[in-house]
Amino acid sequence: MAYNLKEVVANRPSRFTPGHRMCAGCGAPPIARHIMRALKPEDHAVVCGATGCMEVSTFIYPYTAWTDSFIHTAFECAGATLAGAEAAYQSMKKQGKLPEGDTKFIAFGGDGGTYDIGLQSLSRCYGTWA
Ligand SMILES: Cc1ncc(C[n+]2csc(CCOP(=O)(O)OP(=O)(O)O)c2C)c(N)n1
Ligand code: SF4
Repeated sequence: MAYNLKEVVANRPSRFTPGHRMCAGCGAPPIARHIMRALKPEDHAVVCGATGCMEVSTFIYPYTAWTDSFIHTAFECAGATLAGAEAAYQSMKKQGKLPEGDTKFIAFGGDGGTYDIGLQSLSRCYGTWA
């Protein structure tokens, strides 16, 4: 489905809220906000943050900028963390232990956590894309 920016900004609530501690002018928060707004309002999401700015600045316990579930994970393994969470979700769904509705699994990471130290984890992601 095409991403209609005007429609998304006008009609969908932000699921990444103000009050985070990212630097003023940083490009990452608007990107995260638009990605989260692209979800269907009725969908749930499990967000995973590889260690980095987005992780340490948006979920400083007990405060969070995310309205969805959020998993802190280590620098190099956001993809692996979410692959495990999704496997558990698929199993529980098959067993009828979850309510109706769709859950999306979304990893955020910097360049270091994604394709430097995190490349091994990213390269395993083909399993969940297939
Ligand atoms: C295994 C490991 N090595 C080093 C670190 C220290 N460390 C924390 S954040 C970070 C850099 C993160 O860079 P990037 O993934 O590009 O994210 P950014 O914060 O720049 O958005 C490093 C090296 C760590 N947390 N874990
Ligand atoms: S990536 Fe981190 S250090 Fe760089 S502008 Fe954004 S919040 Fe600040």
